[in-house]
Amino acid sequence: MNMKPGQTITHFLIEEQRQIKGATGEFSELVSDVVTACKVISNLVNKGELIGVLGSAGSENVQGETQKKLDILTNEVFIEANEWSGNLAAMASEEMDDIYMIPKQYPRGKYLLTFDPLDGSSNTDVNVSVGTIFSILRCDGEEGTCDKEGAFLQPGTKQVAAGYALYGPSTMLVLTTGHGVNGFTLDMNIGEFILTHPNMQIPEDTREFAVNMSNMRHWEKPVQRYVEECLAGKTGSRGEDFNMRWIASMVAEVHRILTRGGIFMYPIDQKMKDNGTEGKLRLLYEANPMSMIVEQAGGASSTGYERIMDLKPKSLHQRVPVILGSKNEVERLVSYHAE
Ligand code: P6P
Repeated sequence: MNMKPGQTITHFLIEEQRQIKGATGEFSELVSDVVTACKVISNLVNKGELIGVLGSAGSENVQGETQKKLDILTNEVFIEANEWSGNLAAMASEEMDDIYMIPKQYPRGKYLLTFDPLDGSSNTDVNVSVGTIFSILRCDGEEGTCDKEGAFLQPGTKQVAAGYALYGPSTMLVLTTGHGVNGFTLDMNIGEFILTHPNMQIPEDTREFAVNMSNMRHWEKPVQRYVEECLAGKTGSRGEDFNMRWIASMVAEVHRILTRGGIFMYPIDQKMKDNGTEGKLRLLYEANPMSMIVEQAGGASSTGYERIMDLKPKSLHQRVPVILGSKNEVERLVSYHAE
């Protein structure tokens, strides 16, 4: 791939398309429409209270979580940017109970789009980085099967693309189509994402962990052991000190890990088991896309017991435990689960 830093994401997509025999351009068009949605969301998030979009919408999503005004607005942005193109059979979002079927007046395509339009949205009111996460699947089923929930329940290994937009000091878009991971920075002056981080790779080792420590007493033993060893640092079995980060915005955590390594954990705990849930993060539009990105960048992503991308989804909003990042640290924690 002759990726030249400085090229626009459109240029990058066309170059990638040329490598794929028989490519029709539908996929490139779809990703371009997703990119447009992320530019619109960046503008909304950056304007914040100037345009009165912060705060609660006074409603709840299917997860039973209070929806922010921006959760609903950004979901609408994604729908409007993608429903008309003729590249999609249907969409699914954290913010919608059921799948979104493409309206009759528009043509349908062979792709499925899942997304979390604004992940970490509780951070918007306190001006901390938030992001959008998206995943693209194909649906090759017979006529009339692709606009059903079942078409979305494919393992993460079937994803054709995954990416996120991070609305931070810069707005960045990180994308994988299965041939490595590339990062683009939004040049607000020309409204284009420019290739700035070609071929992103996660260091296999790290001394930085990310977890919400307030849940410690509820974790399973392997996670408690791993984090206690990190906290013991030089005085313990690891023989080295560790650093800790927790931004409570998965996109920001994953981007830091892609940039300098690290391990991110949102493990299953006793509270979740008592509530009958299998984790905090959602499989289809958080864990799977982030797992594809992390694995494509040389990292690993597991529930603690199995590779996340191998899971056969049971439902649209299914939750899973997530342990992802620097390969050697994830493998160490997975080995503790196996003991
Ligand atoms: P907690 C945000 O709500 C999110 O889904 C992820 O982005 C983030 O990593 C996690 O939940 C934060 O969870 O329990 O720390 O608020």
